[in-house]
Amino acid sequence: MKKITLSIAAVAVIAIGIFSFKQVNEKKRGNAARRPNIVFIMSDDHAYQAISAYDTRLTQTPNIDRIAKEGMLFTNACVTNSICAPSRAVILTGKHSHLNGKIDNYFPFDTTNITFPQLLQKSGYQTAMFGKLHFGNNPKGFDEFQILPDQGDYYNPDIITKKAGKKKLMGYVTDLITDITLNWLQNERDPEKPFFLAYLHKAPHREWLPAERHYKEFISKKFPEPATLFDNYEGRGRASKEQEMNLLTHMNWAGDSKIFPENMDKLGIKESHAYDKRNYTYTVGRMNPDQRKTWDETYGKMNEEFIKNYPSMTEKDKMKWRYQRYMQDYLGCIASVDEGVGKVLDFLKKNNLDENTIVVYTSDQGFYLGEHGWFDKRFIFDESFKTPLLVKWPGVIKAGSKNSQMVQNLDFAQTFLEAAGVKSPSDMQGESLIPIFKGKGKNFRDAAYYHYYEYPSVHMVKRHYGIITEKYKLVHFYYDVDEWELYDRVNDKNEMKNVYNDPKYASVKKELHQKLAALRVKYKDSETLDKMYIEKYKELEAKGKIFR
Ligand code: SGN
Ligand code: CA
Repeated sequence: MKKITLSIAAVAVIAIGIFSFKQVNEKKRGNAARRPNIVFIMSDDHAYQAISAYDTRLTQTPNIDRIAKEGMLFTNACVTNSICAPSRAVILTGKHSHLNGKIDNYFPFDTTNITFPQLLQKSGYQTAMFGKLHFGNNPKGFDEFQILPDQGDYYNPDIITKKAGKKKLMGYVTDLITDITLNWLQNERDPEKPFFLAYLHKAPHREWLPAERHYKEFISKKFPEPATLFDNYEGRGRASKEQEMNLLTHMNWAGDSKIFPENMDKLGIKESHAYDKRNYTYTVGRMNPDQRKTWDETYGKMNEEFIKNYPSMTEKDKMKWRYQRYMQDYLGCIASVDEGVGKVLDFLKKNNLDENTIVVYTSDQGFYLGEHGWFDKRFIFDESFKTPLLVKWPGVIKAGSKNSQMVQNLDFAQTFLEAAGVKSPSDMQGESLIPIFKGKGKNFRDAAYYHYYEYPSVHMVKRHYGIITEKYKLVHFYYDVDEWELYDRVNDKNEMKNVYNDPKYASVKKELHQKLAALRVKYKDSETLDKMYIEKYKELEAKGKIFR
């Protein structure tokens, strides 16, 4: 009898054990199923002026716009350091450049940094990254990745894969990255787990080579000029005057404007930069004979016309011509990005994945599209400091909403970790955007901190740091010069006039100086670090590692 009682008791214990094990497991899975997927889409150098959800003057991006229609459009999203690899490091670590150490495109990324994908992966997320990273090392915390080496190529690019080493792909880079992404979603995604997917375009980075279907379409288009195309930088300091980002004087004729090298010789046009013809020969040299044939035909016609017109063109005509050429190729590149985004959004919808998925579209920074006569980025001024940001998350973000808070790329890590129910490391420096997503977070950030380092280097934008509030921008160019600039963001939207020495702004200036000093302390930046990074940069320069 005793034996029977014992075995009944044992069976009961085991049964309860199995039951609770199953319950815990199901709860785990239930939680996992409820945790949102995250699709992080980022392109390289995509200006908000070239997204129709922000501005319809230049082009149409119906698919990217869908994210804002179904979610939120951020009108004042900005970066902490407007340049490629540093921006990516800020995004992954949730820390400013001076703390994560990737201050410019040259310094190596310190792989002992903890990145949010590592934490997501540890918490049970499936993680994948496809496209441009630009770090010089492979990403940590990814179950799968396929990334372009360095800047990557537009046509028939090489790709570094986690599983099979380096491969050469045939086709157009934006379409290839989209296909790899769709293939992963279709065939490699683990339906048992939530996922984090980084879908990262190279386009529309310089030297702006669109897909065949788009250059044929865009090469005859005309675009409205920005009001400041012929800026002469009066009223501003040496940094604005001494940069090398001018469309007329610093853009390459072959590489950027696609004037064939032999035609440059014929017309007696000198290279703006020693790598001009070489870059062009290299990029089109990657094309296969069919791709090359269509390229030569289409751009050949443009070249013929240019040869006819060039002798009578004034400097002003040349500037206008270069702006049109620039926009044709830049916006042509964006057309493929937009199509790719559409395909990914369609896939999510068709596979019932869109309800529980956060979709983010952003760029690693903003970009000049002829404003102030410039291309490229780097400056604290709006076109490069601000970046596009569109986010949808059905059930959390109200469709068609707009937000004007100064959110930063610094905030992504903590946002994604909170969405996934993972605690953020205490040394991350951003703020989760989730209150904003939920329609709260009114006074999110009253001042943003910015610090750019890469100088002297290509485009010659001097080192500077500064504070940005809703109404003002105070900037210190501290190397090579020692100049302060103050801009009134409300009354001088194009940032044409430095009012630092205008007595009317004396009290504003004083207050901003104090606030900036406090921000430097808050974020643990300092003159000691500024000097240390200058010294380290000089060491790289001495080793011939800096590109001008
Ligand atoms: C290259 C480009 C520059 C660009 C940097 C950094 N020149 O050097 O125009 O500013 O990359 O860009 S190119 O003729 O080689 O294209 S970043 O996006 O990687 O920071
Ligand atoms: Ca970039």
